[in-house]
Amino acid sequence: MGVDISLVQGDITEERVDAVVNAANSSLLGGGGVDGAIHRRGGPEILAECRRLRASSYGRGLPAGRAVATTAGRLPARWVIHTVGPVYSAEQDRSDVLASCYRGSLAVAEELGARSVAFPAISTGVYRWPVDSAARIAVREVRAHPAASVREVRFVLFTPDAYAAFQEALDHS
Ligand code: AR6
Repeated sequence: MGVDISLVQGDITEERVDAVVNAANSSLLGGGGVDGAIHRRGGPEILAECRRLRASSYGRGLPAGRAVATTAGRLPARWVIHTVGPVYSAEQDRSDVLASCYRGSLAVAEELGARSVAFPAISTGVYRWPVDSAARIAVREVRAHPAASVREVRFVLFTPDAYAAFQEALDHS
């Protein structure tokens, strides 16, 4: 049995799940897009823990494709799993790195004992990954995940276009 996958159009900071995944950058110190929203709504505890992680383990930053967890602060979730998506490149295929964001985040969620996980469409904003392609990679990786602790994955899409792309990927791939 795989995980139960659902789609939501909306703001990921409102999701009541065990773990919310953040499309962060290597600095782990916040940014725009979904990263900005998570830190704004979750409050300073998240940034404080990110700073500690930087100091203790990721002095050079968290590499693209990796994932690490912090508290969720004031969000209605228990943890935030920060992952760093690849910047899209038309010249170089970085699909493995994007796939690794989903796999790595799910591995961290399993270690935490999370049952439900919400993902944004990683890399499809500032990092410019075409959303149809990103959706296929995301759905493929979550479907390949053998359900253990994680039973439910929600893709939370901010725009109607992203929602449609994920719907298409779920229905036809
Ligand atoms: N809830 C759900 N999805 C959202 C939200 C939200 N509140 N806000 C935006 N999105 P992006 P990236 C969607 O740019 O491309 C940051 O500055 C958005 O519409 O947040 O991985 C980081 O610090 C898009 O579909 O992340 C990095 O520097 C998706 O989330 C950089 O951006 C991802 O867009 C990471 O770029």
